[in-house]
Amino acid sequence: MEAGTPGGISVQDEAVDKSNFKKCNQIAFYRRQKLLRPGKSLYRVLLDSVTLSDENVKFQIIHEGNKVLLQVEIYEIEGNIFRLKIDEASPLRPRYKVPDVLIKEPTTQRLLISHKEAGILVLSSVNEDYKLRVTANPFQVELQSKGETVMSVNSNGLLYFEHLQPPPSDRYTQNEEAASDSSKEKQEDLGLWQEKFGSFLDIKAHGPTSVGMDFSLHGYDHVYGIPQHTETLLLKNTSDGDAYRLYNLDIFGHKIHEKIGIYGSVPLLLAHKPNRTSGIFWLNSSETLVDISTKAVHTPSRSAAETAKQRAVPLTDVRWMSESGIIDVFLLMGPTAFDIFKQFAQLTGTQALPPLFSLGYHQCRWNYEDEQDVKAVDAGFDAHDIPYDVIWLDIEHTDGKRYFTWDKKKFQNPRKMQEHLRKRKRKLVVIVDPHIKVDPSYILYAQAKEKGYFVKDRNGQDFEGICWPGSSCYPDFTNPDVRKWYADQFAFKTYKGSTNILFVWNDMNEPSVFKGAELTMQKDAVHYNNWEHREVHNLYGFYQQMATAEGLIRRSSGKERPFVLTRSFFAGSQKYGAVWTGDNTAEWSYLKISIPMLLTINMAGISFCGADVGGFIGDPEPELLVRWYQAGAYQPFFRGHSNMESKRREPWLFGEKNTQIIRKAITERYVLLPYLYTLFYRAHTAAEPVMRSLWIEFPGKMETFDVENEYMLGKQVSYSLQFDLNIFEVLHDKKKTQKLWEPFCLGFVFLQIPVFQRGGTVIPLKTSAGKSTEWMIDISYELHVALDAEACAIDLTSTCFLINPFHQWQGQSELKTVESRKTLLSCSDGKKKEVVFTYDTKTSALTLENLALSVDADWEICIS
Ligand code: NBV
Repeated sequence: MEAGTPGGISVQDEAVDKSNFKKCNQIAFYRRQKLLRPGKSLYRVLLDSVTLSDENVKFQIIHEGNKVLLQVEIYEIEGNIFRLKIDEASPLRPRYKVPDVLIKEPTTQRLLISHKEAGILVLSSVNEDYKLRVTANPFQVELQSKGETVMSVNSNGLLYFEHLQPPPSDRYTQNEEAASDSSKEKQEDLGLWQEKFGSFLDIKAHGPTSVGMDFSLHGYDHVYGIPQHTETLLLKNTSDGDAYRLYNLDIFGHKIHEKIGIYGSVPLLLAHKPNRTSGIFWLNSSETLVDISTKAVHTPSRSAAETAKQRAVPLTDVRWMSESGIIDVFLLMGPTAFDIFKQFAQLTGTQALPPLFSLGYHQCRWNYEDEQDVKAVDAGFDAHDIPYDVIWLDIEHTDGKRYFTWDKKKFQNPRKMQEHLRKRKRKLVVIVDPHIKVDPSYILYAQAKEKGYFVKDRNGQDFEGICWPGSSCYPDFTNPDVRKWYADQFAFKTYKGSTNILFVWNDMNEPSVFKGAELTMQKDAVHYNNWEHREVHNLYGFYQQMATAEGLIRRSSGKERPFVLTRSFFAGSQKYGAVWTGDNTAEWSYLKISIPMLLTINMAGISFCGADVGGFIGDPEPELLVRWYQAGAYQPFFRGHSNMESKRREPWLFGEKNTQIIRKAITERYVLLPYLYTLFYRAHTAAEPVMRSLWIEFPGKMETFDVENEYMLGKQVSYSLQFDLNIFEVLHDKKKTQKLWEPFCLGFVFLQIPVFQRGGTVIPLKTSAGKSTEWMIDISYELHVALDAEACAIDLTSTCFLINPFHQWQGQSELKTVESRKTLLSCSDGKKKEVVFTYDTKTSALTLENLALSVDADWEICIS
């Protein structure tokens, strides 16, 4: 069978077809929810039902129309978080509640009822900083912080909850066939019990189950988050078009500036204004749509001088709609962006600390053909003096797309090949997709079949879909036993030909199902505990990566950190490794959009992310490739990758001048690794994103709120993607912006990457790069000290610390150089020491060399 054309279908051509994917108005639950317009909510609180416990406050609300009762639970969670849960008071059967995403049951604090009369219930936090004002009729909740209303819930009356009902055949004596034509038509239109899309029919065994609610964010007109879309950093108003969709899909050749969901979803939205950041985490793994509308509301001015005038205050309304499950929403009260990151991490975990090698450069292609090809590419990096750490193998390395196996002709001795790479201090990553070829002689298939580990169709048979190997089944990763079995497949004994330098890449795990509705699994497929696929769809990739990471941890008896890259993700995926933005295109616009996309993923807790350098689809012109390397070198996950139909793209294939610029970019990345690794340590321990939009670092500067071509790497370094030399401006601490051009331009290509160090900071670097991270253990460190305008001395420990990537210092590393500006320096490490220095009057840089300070001993440098 020809690669890329399983079963003779050209998947690549087919997938570009937009009609394969739904527009919002083709989604039945969205149409149903949109019938409810903003207005007075029909829900009313039954004040007599209010109960208070140490854990929460509970009460019931009734729908005035259908009289259905909902149970509301409000929790205060340690660290300025409120949780609102709404479920049916007595559902026909339990509704799906997302498991495994919260790292533990959150620690609650007792709320106090400070007022309960005249249709108002006021709940206060223990420290009285926060108040929840619950209005009974209509049901609304207002969240205040020290008297300031920050958020309100259901203030537009869009709380929507479809209660479970018996199927029509039980409710009426006549069956569906006997229903009148017009009622059949109506039913189909609302998609209550079944929904058509093209030739696909989704049978809804449990009928309509959708939920929704609105939130008003007071004083906010800048909202961010809810990846993954090919959209701007600032979320846009959706009043005139499609809502942002969170539904993990494999859209090959996806366009940019679209609101359709691709590959991964994190239902976390952030809102920012100069003095406050807030967050909404909507914990629901079914298909979700988010409508956003920002407006100015006029409120009477509080100032006496302006009593007659009205103040225009911004307000952003956010409406969440999900196909099923319950309403389980966390209101993150900040008040700073960094508090939001901590609050989200407290719920879903922090970024796993990556093994150091995985922060180096990765060389990938669909496909590196065989052992010779791998060795030649590996040697090419040395021949051209370009550092790199990992070479990747795509689906063609397997025996007929049977993952965990090798194509015997092309990879006759995979262990030997890995030993070759190991000697050269490099690693291998191989692809492991979730689909399993239907082939009784394939051990993985036979075992999973026998154990009943595959997702089922609605008739109880193993769900079969087409993917790379042809007919395939899909392990049900939502089942903990399946995850354990899958993790066991990575044991060295089981995974023949694997060694401990082999790491893993999970692709196609939305899951991608060729010829399936929207190229994914049917929603009426059935998982563990009888949950329909519609409930768990956005969790499928999350669970595969979880099982894979577990497998890599277990194969080393818990001693080594795993590296697993996944295409599909959900809230909490940061605990299991890295993600990338999927099949981008080799065009300038995709390079540009990669920055807001990665910033958004970072804001949603997943720091370890990147975009395919060069663009996966097509062939980049050399300038684009070079500029993409320069961008990728300053992004958390740095991998060059290309499609099988693209021309070869190893960094040395574009002429000496371009090779030189790429070499420089990759070398800079390696020199920066001590800083980058330290940032990952901060992400792991303190939930600080590695890559940050400017507004996160400059929360009071409104001019930064929509900047998406410039960002901070940690606190200390800023990167700027500039296309037009004439408008090359960077944010400057004192003046607003500063124009720079010459040093970055060499003909049509920037030689220097426009990267800046923030005044008043210190960054740790290596003095030079090596062939790979492992070659760099003995290379000394240097510190770059940048004083700000006021500083005459700087406390290194307050802005810089260095994290040892090895458990123990293995090498002879020492701190060699301190580069400082505009200062005199004396140095002591116990005894006072003479220090040789040079001073460059042009750049005002003072350089102290050969300090021979040990990095694992205490020392002090005094700059005066
Ligand atoms: O496994 C082949 C590719 C892979 O190279 C790419 O990175 C993934 O995003 N994979 C998609 C499947 C083929 C898409 C046409």
